[in-house]
Amino acid sequence: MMGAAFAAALTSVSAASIAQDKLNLRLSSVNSATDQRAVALDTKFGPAIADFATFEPHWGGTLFKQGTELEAISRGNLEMSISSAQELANFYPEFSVFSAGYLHRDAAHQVAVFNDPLMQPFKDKVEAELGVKLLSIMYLGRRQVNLNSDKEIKTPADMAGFKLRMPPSDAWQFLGKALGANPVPVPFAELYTALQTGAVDGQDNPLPTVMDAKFYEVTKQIVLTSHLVDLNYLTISKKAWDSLSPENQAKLQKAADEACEFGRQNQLAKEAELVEGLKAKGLKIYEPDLAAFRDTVQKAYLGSDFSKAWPEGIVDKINALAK
Ligand code: KDO
Repeated sequence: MMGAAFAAALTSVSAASIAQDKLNLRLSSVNSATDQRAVALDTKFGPAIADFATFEPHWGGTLFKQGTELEAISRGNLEMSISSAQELANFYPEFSVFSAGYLHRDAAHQVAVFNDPLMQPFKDKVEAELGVKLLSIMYLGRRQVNLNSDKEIKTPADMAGFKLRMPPSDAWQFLGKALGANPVPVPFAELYTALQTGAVDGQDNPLPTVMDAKFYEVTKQIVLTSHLVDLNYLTISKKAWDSLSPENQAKLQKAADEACEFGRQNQLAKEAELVEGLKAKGLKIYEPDLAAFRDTVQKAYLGSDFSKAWPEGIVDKINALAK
């Protein structure tokens, strides 16, 4: 007859060992906990994988600074991130095609491109060389120009001289230049202060970010350029992924895709209501000469060194996937 104490110890050991067996997935990202991407992962992804993994998000860049997450995953210090094509372009210039202004048409086009066979060589390379798996695609939104000046902007020529904050990587700086401005690298975490102090004349982000990060408090106008239908990749370390059974890999993939779709629909809904929402916060909203912006930005990319790194014919393949 096993003593009760011994039986209890056995149970606690086995419970502890099961607990230890649960994969711990730390995710670091600079967006807030109220951003739709965070809400989707917290409410949908975490619970859906809870029986075999613990989702441990660190929002607001509290664990790793913006742009250092991929390196952290590669070194085994982080398991997940919400990364950008622009950050991946730091490692592999060919990723800049997915960050090119006026290329992706809308959220559905982003999903079609991410799931198309054209994407496989890109995914394979990041897995093989960086140890990072591009799990699913997130809709960040249509990036708009957001300025703390009253000057009316119609064409890229009107942007001349503006210190436009862009995220730190080269592909982002290039986009700022293509828009006609002087791009200034500022990490997302320092952007509100940079706008408030006038260190920069403006920034670009989707309307939900302008609301969520309260940039409307320190800016005066939105210019509806929609110059980049922007995306993020939900990533996971290859090591963490490979530690899962095929059954749990399938569960995690399904949870990721469903969470990203949930976030996409919510972000689209937010975008639809935020022209009025930001007007109510006192921002002026202007419609620029979209043809002028589109032609200037597309020409800049096609004539850039970035485009030399793009696989032959990929722009045509991406365009063909737009509905
Ligand atoms: C930004 O720094 O402007 C940016 O929009 C870049 C995106 O790739 C992404 O990092 C985003 O910030 C953060 O998720 C905060 O929304």
